[in-house]
Amino acid sequence: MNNMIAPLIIDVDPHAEPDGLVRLLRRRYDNDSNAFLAVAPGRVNIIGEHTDYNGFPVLPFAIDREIKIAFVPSDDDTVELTSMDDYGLRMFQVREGRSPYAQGDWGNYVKAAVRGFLEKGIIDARRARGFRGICAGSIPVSAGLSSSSALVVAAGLAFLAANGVEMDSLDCAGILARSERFAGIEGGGMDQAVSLMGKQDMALKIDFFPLRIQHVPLLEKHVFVVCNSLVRASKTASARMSYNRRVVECRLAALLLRAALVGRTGVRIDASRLGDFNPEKTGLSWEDLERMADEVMYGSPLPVSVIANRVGISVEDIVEEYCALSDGTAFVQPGEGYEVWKRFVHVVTEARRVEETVNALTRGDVTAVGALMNLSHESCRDNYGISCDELEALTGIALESGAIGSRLTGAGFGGCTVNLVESSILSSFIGDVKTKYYEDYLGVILDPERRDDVLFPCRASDGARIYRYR
Ligand code: NG1
Repeated sequence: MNNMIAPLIIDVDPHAEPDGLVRLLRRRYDNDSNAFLAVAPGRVNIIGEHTDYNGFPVLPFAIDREIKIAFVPSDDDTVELTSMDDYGLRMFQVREGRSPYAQGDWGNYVKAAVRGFLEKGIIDARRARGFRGICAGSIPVSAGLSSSSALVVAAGLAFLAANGVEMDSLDCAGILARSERFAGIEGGGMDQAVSLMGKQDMALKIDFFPLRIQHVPLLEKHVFVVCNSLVRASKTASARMSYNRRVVECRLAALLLRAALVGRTGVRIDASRLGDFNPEKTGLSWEDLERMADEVMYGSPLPVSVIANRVGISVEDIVEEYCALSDGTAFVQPGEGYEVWKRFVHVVTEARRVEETVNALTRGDVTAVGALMNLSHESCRDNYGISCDELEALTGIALESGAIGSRLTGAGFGGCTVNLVESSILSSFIGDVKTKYYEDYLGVILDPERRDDVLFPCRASDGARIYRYR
């Protein structure tokens, strides 16, 4: 996997009918040669929620829904992109485009991609070329299916191609993951990696620090069905806070654990994430670490003053080092303190469930995969606090309707569930969920045209690529 190159450029047969977006681009820009189409898929995560930024693995696959950007390289450093989904036009100069648009603006994902390559010195701002184009998407937005990362990846690949630059896909995924934080969420690297490196019919076990990919075959005769709760998991200020709070809580849990380890065993390790406390490094089993965590996190939620006391560092230093966000601000302590213990329990048990799910998928053990998904959902709800009434109703109805496993997918706080369903009952499953959740519980009649955006089986698909039309 390490020698995959981004962008993957595929030359389209000049006699083949171009994609509709490319035809539109050619009409707009009066262009009849050298047009490109960047395609980046969204993803569904089977299991491994909120483990990525903790340095533990995830198990998503790229889905057959994507963001497309049809573009031509600019003669100068202008990036100009018009959304065909009614989000308007965004235009900026690469050299001057570092200050963001308003929080939540879609143009920030385009700027984030550009900024990532400039800051890493992959593309030199003084000589950079931009691109002009149009974009459209088929990934439901604010649904936990990574439409934002797909936009970052598509824009990033367009920028690389406009500048004739190729690079290792793993490095590219790392850069885009870091740069997406510019849009306000302290996310991990799952979404960009799977959008870039997805593979048809395969899930990806992704490990972090350093980024590594392992293909895992999906189950025969079964499908993963996505059901949208229709609660928008949008990246509003409060959703960003809820996500970032959990990132900070995990950093603090790691800090407490490191201090406990030194105090108890004298072992001093370089560990800033929960995933760093593996038995090889610490010399302790996970059970021992859990006992140690239970003691040092006693009384959780904990105010930062108590944490400071337990680890022997000043409150100011903790705030500066552990509560810092990528935009330069510091996370403001919640009134009740930080919920370190429950977050720790979720992250370490979820990491184990990912490993067990990989094994269960490999041996084709459908029942075990479903049971692990259900346990993951319970932990997301009880320990990580990222479920909501609608997601509870939807997972309950899915299980009643024959799903073998059902859980929220993505950041949570709304968005979609992922459901493991035997292919032979797919249509009755979809019919039952449509009636029981959408009609009876939510009281909405799904427009038949829209139904496929709300309730749909997904195929594991290839990752991002660029088509060249000469
Ligand atoms: P979504 O659901 O796309 O907001 C977010 C993070 C992931 C991961 C999941 C939770 C971003 C771009 N994505 O995904 O890295 O942490 O939450 O597992 O921040």
